[in-house]
This record gives sequence, structure tokens and C-alpha cells, in this order.
Amino acid sequence: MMTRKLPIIALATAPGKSGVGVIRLSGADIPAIAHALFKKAFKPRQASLLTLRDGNGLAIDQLLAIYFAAPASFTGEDVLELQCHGGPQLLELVMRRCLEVGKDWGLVIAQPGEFSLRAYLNNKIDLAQAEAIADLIDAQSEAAVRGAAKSLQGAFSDDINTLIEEITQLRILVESTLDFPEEEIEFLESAQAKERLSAVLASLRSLRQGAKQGKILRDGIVLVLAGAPNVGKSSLLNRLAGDEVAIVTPIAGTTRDRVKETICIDGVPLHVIDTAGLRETSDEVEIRGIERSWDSIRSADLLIFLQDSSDISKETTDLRERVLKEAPATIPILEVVNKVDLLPPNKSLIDKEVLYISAKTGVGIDDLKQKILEAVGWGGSQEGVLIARSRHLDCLDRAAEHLINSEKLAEDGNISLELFAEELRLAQDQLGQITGKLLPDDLLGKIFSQFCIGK
Ligand SMILES: Nc1nc2c(ncn2[C@@H]2O[C@H](COP(=O)(O)OP(=O)(O)O)[C@@H](O)[C@H]2O)c(=O)[nH]1
Ligand SMILES: [Mg+2]
Repeated sequence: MMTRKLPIIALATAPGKSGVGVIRLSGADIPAIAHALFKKAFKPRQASLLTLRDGNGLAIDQLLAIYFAAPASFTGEDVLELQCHGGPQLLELVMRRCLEVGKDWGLVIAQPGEFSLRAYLNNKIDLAQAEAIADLIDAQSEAAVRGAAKSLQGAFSDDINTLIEEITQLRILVESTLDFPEEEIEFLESAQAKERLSAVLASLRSLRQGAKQGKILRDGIVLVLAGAPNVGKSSLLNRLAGDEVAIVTPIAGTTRDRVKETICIDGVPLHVIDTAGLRETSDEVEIRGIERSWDSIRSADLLIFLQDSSDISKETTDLRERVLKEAPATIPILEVVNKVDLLPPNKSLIDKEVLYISAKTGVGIDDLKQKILEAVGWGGSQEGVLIARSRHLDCLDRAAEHLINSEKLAEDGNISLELFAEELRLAQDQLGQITGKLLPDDLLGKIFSQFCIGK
């Protein structure tokens, strides 16, 4: 069913100067608005070179206009696309003129994500695809672009739908047996319900693994560099970034505020935060900086605790304990010893748990990069990775829980088929939330409001 909605308008391209700026209109009465704007009837999918005039007949811009008739458009509604020249003032005037002319038909400025929302409501794309559009635009690396493009084409949704279909088949079997309670146990055996259930659970787990990789590609990883002053945190950031991002001096307390830089290792975005060295101090500014260091440690996805090879003293041992205590319990922590170039050449580096590097010479840095990727669970391959969000991971986890519950029920000799069927249904609901087939209303608003205007 198509929903007939008031017309909306928005700038579809980024604000600022550019060769071309695109303004899109979508909704009911678009042909009438287009006619009022240009005194011309449009044929669908044909570009027309036209002059847009203001109320006094003065030209505003010469532009290309393309009309798409519903349902063959991005939103599934009638759409008018205006390819104007890309000046901010000019685009503002075009918008104003359209709103003035479209007022009689209720033309309003679109809400963030409203074009995509309409496309979703009109079944042009499912929810995972709508999210993939936003992720494609926000993608921070080539791998993220490829993952989002695949999801947009429906690869992620297809996987989800296959799982839903398998669960549906199982439910049909179970529910058709509900009327014959004496045959319940035999049913489970004859229908190989347990085997089929384990197969579904295995596919779900492998999908979850791929989605976790996709989430890493989409959001990146917050990597915090922490340690005492002067151990070489800023030098390590610069080495990882391949650039002089942070100031490095031999003076302890040089870094007073967080320095943040996003780098990519094998296509994985890492938001590296260099922090002020942790120590007791009476310097007001440094105290603030150190408070921020602790805040960063508490919100890290991955922590590097850096020490100086020449100074593994009692204080750093105490500091290490404190840092380990403050960091979130679930995150990986890499213990790294810097400045190995200062060690005598015959000194053996015994501690297997510790990584030895030199931010100055670059020794051990490639190894450290690999350890970083391993620590965050990056599988090493971008093949087949589909972009995903925490929302998707949560749904997959809840679906797995319900499938595990039904597995447990199937283990039980006195299985209740009603409960078994109910757990399957709940698992299916969770999967349906990913593609938006079964979605609480409030969630829909939340998801699309995170889009920017014009999408
Ligand atoms: N020899 C040597 N010196 C280093 C190394 N890394 C950093 N330094 C020096 O140690 C001092 C403090 O470095 P910095 O990065 O500012 O440390 P931070 O206070 O932890 O940020 C500077 O003089 C750096 O040049 C290293 O790997 N080897
Ligand atoms: Mg520093």
C-alpha cells in the first residue's frame, strides 16, 4: 500500500559551494507544483533545461529538472529533482521560491531522513537497506563503502530473510502438530527438529560474526593511549598516524589535553586518543587534562598501556594496576613497552605478554598494528563483510537467546510444544526487527532521526 503524504523538499547535496547542488521534492501533488514553478508539463525521467523565476519574473537559476512518477522513484512517490548551480545563497533562493509556490499544496522542508523513511514505508527498501544508505554516506574507509554498498543491495537483508524463512518452516511444522499432543515427542524426532534448530543457530552465529566485523568497519574502534608522562604516547600516535599530530618534547607534561586522530589499519577506522600522562601534579591545567585522560580510559574500546623500557618502576606498576581497574572490564588491553632502541642490544625481551616497540625507530609497530586488529576481533578479511550497526547485533543476540531457549526445551523429555513454538516466534520477531518487518513504532522514529536532512 502506498501512503499519500504531504510534499517535502530538501537540499540533497552538501551545503557549501560546489558545481551543482541538488534539491529534491517528493510527495503528493508534485506534478502540480512543478507546473506552477515552470509553467510546463513534465514527462517522467526526462531532463529539461529550464529557467526558474521568482515572483516578479526575474531569473534565479538555469537548471536541469527531472520528474519521476510514482512508484518508480527513490521514495516511491512523485519526485522532482532540481539540479541547480551549487551556490549556498542561490540554493537558498531556489528553496524559498519552491516553498512559496508549493505553499498551496502544503510543501514543507523535510525532516532528517524523511526521504529514506518514505522509501521504506513505500516498500522501496527495507530498514537494513535504509540504514545502509546512511552508512554508505558516512563510510570512513574503502572497506566500509564496499560493506555498505553490499547491504544496500540487500545482501544483509537476504541473509536475515533466509534465517526467518528457516524458522518459519520449523514453526509451521511445530504448530501443525500442536493439536496432537500425544505425538509431540515423536514429532520432534521424526521432523529432525533438533538438527534443524542447530543448523539455524549455526547460520545465525556466523551471520553475527560477519555483522560484528561490519560494525567495526562502520563505527571504528576508540583506541586510547595511556601511561605515565614521557613514555612516548604522543610519539606513538604520530608514528601510527604517519604525521606530526601531537607535540612531542622531552618535558614531562607536554600533552595537556586529549589529541584525537582517526587512522585506518587495513581499512579498519581507529580513533586514536593520545592522553595527558598520568601523574600527581599541582598544575591546574594538567590536572584537568589528567581528569580527561581517566574519562577516556573509562570509555575506550581498546587500551594501550604504554611504559618506558628504561623505567619500569614501582610507580608505573601502581599506575598499571589503577589503569587496569578503571578501564571497562570487557575491553582488551595491550601492554606495550616503548623505547626498546635504548636497551642494550643483548638484553633479552622476556615477557611474552608484553609488546616491545620503538616509536622513534618504528621497531615493532607493524606487529603492534596486527595485535590491535586481533584484539578487537577483526577477522582479517574484508571479503563478505556487510555493514552493520549495534542495533543489528543486539537483535541477532536476542534472536540467538530465544533459539537457545528452544534448544533447551527440545532437550527436555517433557517438552511443551507451545513453549517451543513461542521461543521460535520470539526469535523470528527479533530478526524481523532488523529488516523492519516487525518494528515497534518508536524505534522507527529514532532510527530515521539520526539521518541528516535531504537523505
Ligand atoms: N629513544 C627513544 N625516545 C623516544 C621514543 N619515543 C619517544 N621518545 C622520546 O621521549 C620523549 C617523550 O615523548 P612523548 O611522545 O612526548 O611522550 P608522552 O609524554 O608519553 O606523550 C621525547 O623526547 C621523545 O622524543 C622511542 O621509541 N625511543
Ligand atoms: Mg604526550
